[in-house]
Amino acid sequence: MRFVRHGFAGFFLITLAALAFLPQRGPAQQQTPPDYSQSFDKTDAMIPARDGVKLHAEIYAPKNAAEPLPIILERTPYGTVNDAKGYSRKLGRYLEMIPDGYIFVFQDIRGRYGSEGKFVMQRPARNPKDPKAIDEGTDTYDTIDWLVKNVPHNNRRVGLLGISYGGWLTVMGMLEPHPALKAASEQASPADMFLGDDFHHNGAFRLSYGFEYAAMMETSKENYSFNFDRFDTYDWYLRLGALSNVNAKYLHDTLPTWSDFVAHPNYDSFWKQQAMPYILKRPTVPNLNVAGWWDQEDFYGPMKIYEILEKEDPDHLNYLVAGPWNHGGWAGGLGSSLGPIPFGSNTGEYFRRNIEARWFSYWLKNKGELPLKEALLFQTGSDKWVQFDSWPPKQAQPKKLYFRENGKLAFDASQTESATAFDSYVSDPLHPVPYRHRPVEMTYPNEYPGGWFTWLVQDQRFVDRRPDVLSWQTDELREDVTLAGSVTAHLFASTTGSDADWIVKLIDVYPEKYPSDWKLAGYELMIADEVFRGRFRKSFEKPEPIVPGQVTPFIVDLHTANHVFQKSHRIMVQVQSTWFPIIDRNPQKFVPNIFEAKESDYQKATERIFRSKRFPSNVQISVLASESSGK
Ligand code: PG9
Repeated sequence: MRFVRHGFAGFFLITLAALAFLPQRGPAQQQTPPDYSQSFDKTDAMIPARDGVKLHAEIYAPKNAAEPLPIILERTPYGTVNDAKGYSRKLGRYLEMIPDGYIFVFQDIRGRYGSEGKFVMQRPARNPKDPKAIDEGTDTYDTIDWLVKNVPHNNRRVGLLGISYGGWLTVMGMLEPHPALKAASEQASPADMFLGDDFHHNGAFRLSYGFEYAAMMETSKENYSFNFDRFDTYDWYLRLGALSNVNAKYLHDTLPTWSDFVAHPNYDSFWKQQAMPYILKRPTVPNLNVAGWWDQEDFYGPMKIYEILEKEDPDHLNYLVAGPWNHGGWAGGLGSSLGPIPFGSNTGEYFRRNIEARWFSYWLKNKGELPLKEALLFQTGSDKWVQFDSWPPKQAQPKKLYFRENGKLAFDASQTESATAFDSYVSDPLHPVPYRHRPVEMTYPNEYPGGWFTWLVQDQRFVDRRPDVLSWQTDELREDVTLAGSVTAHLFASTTGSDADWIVKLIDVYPEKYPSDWKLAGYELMIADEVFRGRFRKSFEKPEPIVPGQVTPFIVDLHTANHVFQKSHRIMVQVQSTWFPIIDRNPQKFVPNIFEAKESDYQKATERIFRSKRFPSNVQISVLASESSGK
């Protein structure tokens, strides 16, 4: 196995995804970054954890502060990413908060970059009864304890935040919080790696992400990228063949995370011990959950964490913001568009200045008012921010969009009793449907931007005439349809195989005549999407074969959305059985462990999606009456 090392800065760009927006950045953004050495004094520290392991941190204190300042702590596995003067470029993520006055601390987590100890991918929460046990929560506690005692001129109030892995570290820091931890913001944290975040969705393995991320994190203390022998990784993964070839040909059991994927193909205690529903109880610290509607890595996570914490929040500490962003897209750039989709305002900048900065100054400096009441969600389609008292909103009504004959989608169900009321395709593992345009370059290319950051907004016309992708669409809408809340597909399907994947996409189809922006004419924009691995339809713990040829119900949770399908747009649903290589190919023959499937196990299968009175496949959406604003 050969690896190439990432450039520090290169990885910062892609990790925060923020700067994946380079094309939309205006002249102001392209100025040379500020010289932080003029405004901050930097100190390096090795902070002792309770087991003696020392954790590297960089402390940036504003020069000439007039009063004791709060500390903003960000913990990371990706390095502090320093400029030529040795100052962390991470400061550039806090441009809207710096004028308020904070001491910023960036810390390498255990086993990464400058910190001692062993890195464990999402190290499970410790048993609190074992006084010697450590986890990321105790490391956070020990760090905060040291910081408030040792950093001069601090006001003994700490704010903790981070994106994705950093978001997960933030949640871990809230489990047994240090008394000085006064505010947090979990941003795009994974919540469940088997059900909805980076490594699996509904049990379907996220092949390209899982493979490349494990190689990146576990080959050395610093980020590495796997050295593919070709640009189009669609082709590389297809030539790889059966998943058992990963260890046999490349990894040879050297990456613990890959070995864990192989050893835990079902939802067992390995996955549950790190899943938020099993470890999170109630909020203990004010926490702002942040999600991006088109987050290609962890959208499920922050929405789930908000939902879990919301169950018992008597002191009102749990809040939610969701915007029109990709993974971490709120952390940099203007946020005025994603790919070709414009949003009518600078949503990222708005978030940082008017929500995030005000959130922390309220809790850490007693200044101003809270910037939101409960949930502040950008409404896509109409391009406006909407305040909700609860999410999903209670007043939204479920409405079903039924799959009908001749590719129609309609709010009324079919009345036909005909057994032949189905649409069908052949799913061939040798010709899987690409999840985005080929070439599919590696997930985190050394030079960006890569297609990974915007694939969820890619025009789905690139697949809708494929013979193995089915589409149903409504007539042109005569009035706006406001979706606010859950989206759930109810499929009645059969397969000639004994296992199958079902990928369902809810799509906003723009009008063919779209003079305000011709490049969007007829555009097929995904609003919600998900994969479901059929073997798990009864239980994620105990997969079962599908009975070949038998019409079987499958429920696919497409999560929530806040979107207006505008008058004269159409609503479309697409169904397919491969999404490669983000999702590994289902052999379509039931085998106990797909990671150990043989080449010969991969088979073509004929899939049928039924649309009769008895088997009314549909996608259920939550609709708000047009006069209801969600307040
Ligand atoms: N999505 C990344 C990740 C988080 C947690 C575990 C594994 C991967 C990230 O961007 O940090």
